[in-house]
Amino acid sequence: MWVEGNGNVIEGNFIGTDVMGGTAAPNNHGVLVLDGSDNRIGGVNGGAANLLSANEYGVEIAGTGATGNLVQGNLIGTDATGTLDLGNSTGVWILAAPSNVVGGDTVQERNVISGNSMGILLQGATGTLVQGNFIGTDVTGTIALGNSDGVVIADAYQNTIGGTAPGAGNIIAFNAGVRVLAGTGNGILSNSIFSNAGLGIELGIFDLVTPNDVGDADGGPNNLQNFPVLTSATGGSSTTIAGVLDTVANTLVRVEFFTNSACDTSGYGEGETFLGAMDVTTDGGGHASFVVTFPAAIAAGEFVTATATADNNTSEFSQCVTAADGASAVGGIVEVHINAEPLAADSGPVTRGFAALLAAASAVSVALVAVAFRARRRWRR
Ligand SMILES: [Ca+2]
Ligand SMILES: [Ca+2]
Ligand SMILES: [Ca+2]
Repeated sequence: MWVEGNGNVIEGNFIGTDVMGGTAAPNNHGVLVLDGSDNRIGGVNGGAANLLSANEYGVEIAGTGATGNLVQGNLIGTDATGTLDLGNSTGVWILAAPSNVVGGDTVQERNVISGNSMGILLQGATGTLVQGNFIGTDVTGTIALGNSDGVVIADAYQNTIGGTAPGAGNIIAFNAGVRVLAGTGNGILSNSIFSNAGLGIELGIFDLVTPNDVGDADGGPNNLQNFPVLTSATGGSSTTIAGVLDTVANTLVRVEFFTNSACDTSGYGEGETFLGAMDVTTDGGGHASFVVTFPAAIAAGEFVTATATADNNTSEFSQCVTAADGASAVGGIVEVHINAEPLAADSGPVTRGFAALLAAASAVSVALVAVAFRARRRWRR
């Protein structure tokens, strides 16, 4: 279906399959919007969904005049039940087009984009919103129906995968993750990213974890934004996470936190369950430290990860830290360990002990270790 006009509605079709929606009958393009604006492919009302499967391109939106188009509520790459693989080569391709929307923050707006070789390709696209979709799962959001590639951003700018509004996050699972090959300002926010073959978020072309650099002056995909370094996560009835971020000086950064049942084999990421976010501002040296508590409980042994987003440039995922059991630290006794040795109880005020040890040591690590639980004990000043 070829659309060059504006304001058209394409809904309720099977494009690329037989009439039952279970067997391939492919086209080159399912739907091609070429320089047309404000067209709607699918929709939120019953019967509006299209099945766009088994084509070379499920949906392509191309050209600088192609703006304000909506792709919502469709099955793209599955059979009509949304459970079996009937993939396109590319599910959704936004090519050199500004300000289009794939999905939305309501359930009705969600597309299932699964079973394709390439789930979503943003190439030269700007201002695209990709929100609330299931990318790589079946229609339930729980069973693997991966694309080879989940989301690929190639020389594209100021696009947002997910967002900060409730419901804006996508599930991106069982693919090769989100890959930013080139381009900046691509936010990847509050998604559920797990069980992908590559890094959950990869900046660069399969160069795996891109190490943080001092000052974060490096350029590249999403400016190779430095990721946070988490130093601890403590579970129990709530979750407290501590860490540091070193990036460009005097910059406002959104740090997002995630819990995971498994850590990626790289040791970094992914981000299975979005826990929450906080804003930090770096100092004149580009440094920020943070401690944040979220009401959600996390079990000991779960993995916590984080991303940093500055000017809509989202980093790769941080290294995983394993959540410690917080039960014994609640109202209990905490020993101060310096260089892995407990500070002697009779060494006087903690500050004096610190001062002596800091003066004597060239490399110092400090840890707080919960050693006992006494519910009625209170710290005295
Ligand atoms: Ca990388
Ligand atoms: Ca960097
Ligand atoms: Ca940088």
